[in-house]
Order: sequence, then structure tokens, then C-alpha cells
Amino acid sequence: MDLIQEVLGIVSKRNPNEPEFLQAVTEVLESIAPAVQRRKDYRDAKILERIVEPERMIQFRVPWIDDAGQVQVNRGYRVQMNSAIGPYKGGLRFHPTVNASILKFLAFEQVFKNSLTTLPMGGGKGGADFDPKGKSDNEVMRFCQSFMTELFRHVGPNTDVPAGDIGVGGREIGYLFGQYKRLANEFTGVLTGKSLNWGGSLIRPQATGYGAVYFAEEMLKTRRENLEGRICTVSGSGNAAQYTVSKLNQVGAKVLTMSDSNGFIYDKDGITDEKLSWIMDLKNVRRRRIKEYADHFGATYMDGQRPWSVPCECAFPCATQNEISGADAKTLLDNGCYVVSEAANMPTAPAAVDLFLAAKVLYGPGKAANAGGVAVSGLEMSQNSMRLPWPRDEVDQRLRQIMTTIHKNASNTAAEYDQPGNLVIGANIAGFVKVADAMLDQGVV
Ligand code: NDP
Ligand code: 2IT
Repeated sequence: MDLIQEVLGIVSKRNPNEPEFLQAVTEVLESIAPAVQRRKDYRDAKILERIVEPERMIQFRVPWIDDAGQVQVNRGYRVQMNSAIGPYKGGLRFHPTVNASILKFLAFEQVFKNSLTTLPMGGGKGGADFDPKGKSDNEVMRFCQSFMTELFRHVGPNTDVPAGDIGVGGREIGYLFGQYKRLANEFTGVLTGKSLNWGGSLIRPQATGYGAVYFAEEMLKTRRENLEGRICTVSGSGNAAQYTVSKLNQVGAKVLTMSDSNGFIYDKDGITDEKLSWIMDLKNVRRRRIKEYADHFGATYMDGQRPWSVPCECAFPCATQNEISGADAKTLLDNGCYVVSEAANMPTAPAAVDLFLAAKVLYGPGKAANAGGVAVSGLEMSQNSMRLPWPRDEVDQRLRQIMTTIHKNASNTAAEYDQPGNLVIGANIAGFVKVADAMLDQGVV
């Protein structure tokens, strides 16, 4: 469709040197073309031209003092992409690779993901090129305080509600919240992923991983199968990966791998709950490298490699963008992998997505499969508004229900557009139509 290429041309011209943003926009726009074809009102209202442009983007200096007394300077951002269906909502990423391209791709994906959750949340993302690795707790605290000293004027419980992402977990959310409360002089649900005893929701730490497994179960149900006894590979060893492994163990699957940015471990006996607890302590408390698992448990460690060469039936990428290349996808398929559920955002490179779709494996794209994290963030917002926490079972039930609904919606939409089983098209169109209709209702803004 000419319009799609025309808009992609504008995006690439207006955002030079932003390959991740262009990749995310290209994937979404090309797959929603049939929906745009059907809707002259979308074309007349220039929905595509507007949806690719952030409503607002803030970039700011984050100065802080390290333990040696030296002044350090990082760059902070918040991308407020779309607020048609609710306040901006999305995580903060602290990682040395963070730049405008990465945050805009994440914010763009978030718009459609949040729409799929059925909850009233717009899309945003933020972060900084700060590397928490090797920093003391005090350094992380001073950084977070400085970051929030600027961010606080741009966020609020009805405006923009950040949460965690890579490099931002419970510790960072605590420091950020403390500084917000001090500056705004109010105790309010401005962040999600808070600790339980000061406004957090049960199941939020687990939600991304549990959700990605629930989504895989929904995909398998369409073939009257389940995860029991399935051989799985997982990448990453952070929040998303840990609770993916935990839920896979609960449903009787066997997980062979986990990784970090240095390499992966392969445990042929499976990463049991006991071994996973050890990893959680290693990663969340001692903050060390996954390699130590191999030394401790006598497993294999592959330096500088990703886990996709290990034969599996189900793959759960839980680390970062573009971590499954075309060559990795071919290896996975050759080895018999037929389920891919993305807990990470955009972990599969375009050439690999094409291979998965052509092979007609059960492929759950991130904006559907990892929506459980932000969905429970939405439930945390509801509980904060009511000032009433819900029990664990209630939140878990709602998470499961939301993942089932997302799968059904993506699956039905794919069928409606004559692409049964193609959850890329299904999720993108279903997420898009709700936001586009809201934009139409609200006029040219
Ligand atoms: P964490 O910081 O808790 O963990 C990130 C993990 O990924 C670590 O094991 C890290 O290794 C690894 N990793 C990060 N960058 C790279 C890289 N460039 N190459 C190889 N490995 C890397 O983050 P999360 O678990 O929260 O996030 C993981 C993914 O899940 C991200 O894509 C995120 O956007 C997505 N996600 C997270 C949600 C959440 O609620 N937290 C919700 C939805 C999606 P190392 O320690 O060596 O850096
Ligand atoms: O990518 C994501 O959906 C997240 N990092 C979680 C966002 C949130 O607001 O909970």
C-alpha cells in the first residue's frame, strides 16, 4: 500500500540514525495495512502520520556524585508516545545502550501492547544511559534521586505512570518513589512495581514471566497441547526470565538454559526451583554473573553466546531486542522448536520473524506475549486508586484472564483478516484499531 511506504519514508527521514524505532514502526505499519485499507476515515484523519510521532519527548541532564566524590553526568529521557486511551504508561530502562531510538521503539510498541491489555493505559517509555552494574546502592540512590528531580514535573498518577524495565527493579523503583513523594508532597500511585508494604501489587514482580507462559499455554491449546514435559530454552536471567522459568517449572516443563550479556548456561538436568532460587540470589542480591552457576552446579557455560543453539521445543526470549537473528531462528526451527513466546520486547529480528511465520510455528510477539507485566501494573493502579489491595489469587486470576483475552483477540483478528494463526498481524491490528478509534473520537490533537 502506497500510504504505508509514504509514512515509512517520512519516519525514516524525520528520525535518521534510529534503526530500532524504524524497525518497530515498519513491522507495525506493514502488518496493519489491511486495516488501514478498509478505513477511509483513518486515512482522512491522518492517523498513521500522527501515531508515529511522539506526543511529547523529554531529554534531560542527570548529574550525580559517585562514591569517590566525582561528578558524573548521564542523559535521561521520557517518551510520551500516545495518550488516546489513558495516561502514558511504560517502563524505565537504565542501560548504557539507551538512546532515543531504543526508547521510541519501546514507547511505540507499548502503545499497542497497552491497548491489547483491555485496561485504560496510553503508551510511554523512558530511562537513561546509566549502567547500574558495579554501582553501590548509594550511587544508584543518588542517581535515581537526580533522575526523578527532573522527571517528577512530567509524570503523575493521571498523567504518566512509569515502572521498571532493564536495569530498573524494586530497588530503583523505591528510590524513585521516595524522591517523587518528597518533591510532590503526596503519596500517590505515580510508579508501579512498588514494594508490597507501600502500595505495590501482589504478582507484579511475577507478571511478565507468568504472562509469557500463560500466553504460550493459550497458543498450545489451539493444538490441544500443553507445556507439561516440554523442553524449553530461556534467555536472560533478570525479572522476566526468572519468573518465566518459575512458571515453566510449575507447569511441568523443563528449562535447559538462562543467560546474561556475557554468555549462557546449559543445564541438561533442568533449572529446578532450587537452582532458580540460587540464581535469584545471584542476580537480585549479589548482582553477579550467570557464569557462576556453571561452576556451582557443574553445568556448561558458553561464553559470548546466546542459547538458541540448544535444541528445544519452546523458546522464551527474555533478555533484549534483536536477540534472535535470522540464523538463530533457522537453528531453532531445524532443531524442532515450534513455540516462541516473547517475554522481551522485539527480541526477534525481522528476518527471524519471517522464518517463524513461514514455518507456521506458534509465535507470540512481545506486545501480546509480554503484556502481562504492564497489565498487572494497570491492576496496581486500580488498587492504588481504590486504596485497597487485592489478594494474590485475584490478581493472578485477572492476569490469566487478560492473557487469554489478548490471545483470543489477536487470534480472532488474524482470522478476520484471512491470516489465521498469524498473531503478528492479529496483535498489531487489534491493538491499533482501539487506539485509532479513540484518536478519531478526540479530533485532531
Ligand atoms: P532485567 O534488567 O531484570 O534483566 C535483563 C536481562 O537481560 C539480564 O539477564 C541482562 O544481562 C540481559 N540483557 C540485557 N541486555 C542485554 C544485551 N544487550 N545482550 C544480552 N543480554 C542482555 O530486565 P527485565 O527482565 O525486566 O527485562 C528483560 C526484557 O523483558 C526486556 O526486553 C524488557 O523490555 C522486557 N519486558 C520487561 C517487563 C518488566 O515488567 N520488567 C515487561 C515487559 C517486557 P546483564 O545482567 O548481563 O545485563
Ligand atoms: O515493556 C513493558 O511492558 C514494561 N517494561 C512494563 C511497563 C509497565 O508499565 O509495567
